[in-house]
Amino acid sequence: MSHRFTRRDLMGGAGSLTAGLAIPAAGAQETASPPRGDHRAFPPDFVWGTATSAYQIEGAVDAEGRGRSIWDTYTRLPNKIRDRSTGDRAVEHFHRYKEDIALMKALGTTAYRFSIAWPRVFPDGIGTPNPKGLDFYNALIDELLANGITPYATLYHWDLPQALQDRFGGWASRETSKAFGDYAGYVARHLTDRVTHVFTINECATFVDFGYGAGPIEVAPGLKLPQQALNQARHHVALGHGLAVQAIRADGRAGTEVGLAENLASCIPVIETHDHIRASEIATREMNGGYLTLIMEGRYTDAFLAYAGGNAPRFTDDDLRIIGTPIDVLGLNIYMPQHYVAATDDPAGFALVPTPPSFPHMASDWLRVGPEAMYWAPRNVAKLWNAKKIFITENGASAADTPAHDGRIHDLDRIMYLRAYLTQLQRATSEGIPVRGYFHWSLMDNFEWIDGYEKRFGLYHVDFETQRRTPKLSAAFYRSLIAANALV
Ligand code: GBH
Repeated sequence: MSHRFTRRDLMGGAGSLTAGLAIPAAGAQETASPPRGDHRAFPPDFVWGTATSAYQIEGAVDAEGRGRSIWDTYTRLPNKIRDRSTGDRAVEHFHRYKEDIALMKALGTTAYRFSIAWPRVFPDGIGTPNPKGLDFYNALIDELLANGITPYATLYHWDLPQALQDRFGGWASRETSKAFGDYAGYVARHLTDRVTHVFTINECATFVDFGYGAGPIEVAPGLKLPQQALNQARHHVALGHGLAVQAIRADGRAGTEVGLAENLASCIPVIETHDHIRASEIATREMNGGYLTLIMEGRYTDAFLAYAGGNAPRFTDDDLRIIGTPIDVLGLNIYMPQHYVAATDDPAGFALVPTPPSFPHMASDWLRVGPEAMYWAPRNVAKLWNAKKIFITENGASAADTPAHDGRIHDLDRIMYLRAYLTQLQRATSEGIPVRGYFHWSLMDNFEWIDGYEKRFGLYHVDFETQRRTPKLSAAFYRSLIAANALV
């Protein structure tokens, strides 16, 4: 950036100061290579992308024979969504996908993680597929590839076909696990000629605990099951994941890389000394005992079963074999430090340190700022399970994003968050922790579940009335970072 400060800038000409930072149209020249040392560089083949999910962006909920999902139902219940909105329109990505792919290209990203809406493909969850169900995704994938962007598909980002909820109680029944395996096989047959990376399920920890359990927040379908039924539902999700992995291997193109995307309970050593680091490894394994550890090891930990007692899930050895089917890629959604952990002398070997109320957070109350989660989560899972290929499948932050008088969005807080987290990611890759890529959540502002449109996570600001997309300052930050493949 060759801009020199002038008297006018210093007297408040914010518009001119930031003018050079706007994202130029795709194909425009790079302005400069920022100063950096190689010690801040990422590996040469590191993958930079953005992430979204179907219900949060697509809209077009009645298009081309789509069935209803539990989120269509849930958003219509009184007082569930903070601004009483729905995803009916969302950000009209279903019709604007070409424009949105141009936005990805302008960032310099070469990968995009999106999700497929199960009710578009199987309107009733099972049975006869909708002949038009994959048309949109076929067009999306072709357009991505034509623009040099590699598609990474997620099969389930929470939009369960309502029919499966009505018939079986959703994930409370293993019928849903089986239906998910069938759906995964069908998608694999039709898309893995072009889609090389498939994630089965996004964030079991979120939709099971909050959708089937008792709080602290509630999401669709909003059941409040007792503990045994909750554990059983989580077991069915893990089983569905395993059946899907097997179906993709059986029906997809050989070499398709399969995994899952989980917001594991990240466990951070309270102080980076040997004993607390060891405690954080033990805690990572135990605090994820109901799902990630189960999938990576093919068994429930002794501590998990002892703690669950009479509420433990009922399962067979065959279930465990399916659930533990080895995966190729492990996706981690990392937003915040879940637990700070300290060493103890008791048999558990770790204690969770309570988070003080003054701990800083982003615009979403839950989004505590602890950048070192981006280092410790991959490090601990790589060590515990010898994971060879990790992707950060989501990371990002909500901010106020109020446009200035000239329409620009100076989201300095998001840049602060990103710089801090990506510094920790660079620390991880420079030590050889096998993180292969990073997907920013999100490409653009969208339907933020129970927060409706009131919380913005995009690199692009969306005017929800006009659907106009505008790059925030953080988009320029991300673009510069990708161009340098290093912290800037
Ligand atoms: C992800 O979830 C989702 O995958 C994505 O769809 C979403 O838009 C994005 O992040 C931003 O939220 O009330 O303290 O119990 C993020 C992980 C975990 C965030 C649970 C909300 C509730 C915390 N989520 N959390 S709390």
